[in-house]
Amino acid sequence: MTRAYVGLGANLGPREVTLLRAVDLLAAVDGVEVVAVSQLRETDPVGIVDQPPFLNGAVAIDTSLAPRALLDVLLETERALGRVRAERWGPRTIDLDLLVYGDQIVDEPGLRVPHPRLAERRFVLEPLADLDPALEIPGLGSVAATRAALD
Ligand code: GSY
Repeated sequence: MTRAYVGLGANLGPREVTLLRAVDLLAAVDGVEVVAVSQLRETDPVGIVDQPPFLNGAVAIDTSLAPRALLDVLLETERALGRVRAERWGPRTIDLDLLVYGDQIVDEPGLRVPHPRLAERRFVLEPLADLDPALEIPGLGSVAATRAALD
């Protein structure tokens, strides 16, 4: 089993209901065990700022799935929850990002882990710090140090 971390985000529809439903759906997948869920925080949008506030969090899982298979599960879960996203950086009903997968660095078409924008996103680092501030992000250092570097 590998400890992995998945980012949760939504800024359309019943955000909290959708994020918690996503966690339930992940917990029901063979080869995925939900270990802990962070606080859910309302955050100002980053990138396109003229859109509704997000609700963000993260979930720690233990998984026997390989990174690509786990990504497929995340995409399927988004689809099952009726993901709506009109534009790339715009509003969405659900966003599940594979943030960290054990100590692995993956750089393949459509799959980069750790998530390439993790170090600059407070809305990702704070939930990760809830789950494990000492977590070492491959290639970056600890979550706590990475978050402190943003201050
Ligand atoms: O995957 C990123 C989606 N997204 C977010 C988000 O989840 N939270 C905040 N606060 N801003 C964002 N901008 C984008 S794009």
